[in-house]
Amino acid sequence: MVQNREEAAQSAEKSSTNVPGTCQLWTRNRYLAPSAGDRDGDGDADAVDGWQSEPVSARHTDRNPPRGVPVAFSGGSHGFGHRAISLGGGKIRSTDMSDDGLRYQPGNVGTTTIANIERQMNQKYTGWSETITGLRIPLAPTKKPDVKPAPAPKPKVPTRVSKARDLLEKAMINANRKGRKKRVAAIKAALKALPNH
Ligand SMILES: [Ca+2]
Repeated sequence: MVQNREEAAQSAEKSSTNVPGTCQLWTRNRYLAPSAGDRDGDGDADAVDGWQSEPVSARHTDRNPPRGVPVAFSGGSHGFGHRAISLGGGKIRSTDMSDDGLRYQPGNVGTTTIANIERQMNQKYTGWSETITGLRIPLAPTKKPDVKPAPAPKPKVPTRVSKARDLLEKAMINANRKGRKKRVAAIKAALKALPNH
């Protein structure tokens, strides 16, 4: 199970540095996803391999990726392509990008746009995917409705009547031991007179 879209987006937002040239590793690590391996046999597990690992049915080519999905590019100076993470609303969190998102800066994670990545890294946008290394990325879990816990049962507080009964019974036992029959009878009558709850 990989991290969901929201977890990946937040992980991307928190990340500020990267080992230069490790866009594919950085991107899949936001999801805790395994490596796609070297699919095209060029000796490198790069962004191109990452994009190839996504099933065609999970790929989208529109330029409005939702928040928390990986985006992919092809090209670049060495043909390794590029991968990054959409934050939604046209924002892309990318490795090797300046903080202002306007220029290539190896080792820095910045927030930019698809167009700026294409311009600054000589890349061509290929699309976004619902999967990472072929694994479906869960949508953010829907917020669970606030279920109020059942109120704890009230501890049984002795009522005034039961307290009175306890006292009278103790007094009756006492009076009985002392042989005070009249008092015992009076207490018995008082007990009888108490309401029954
Ligand atoms: Ca490769």
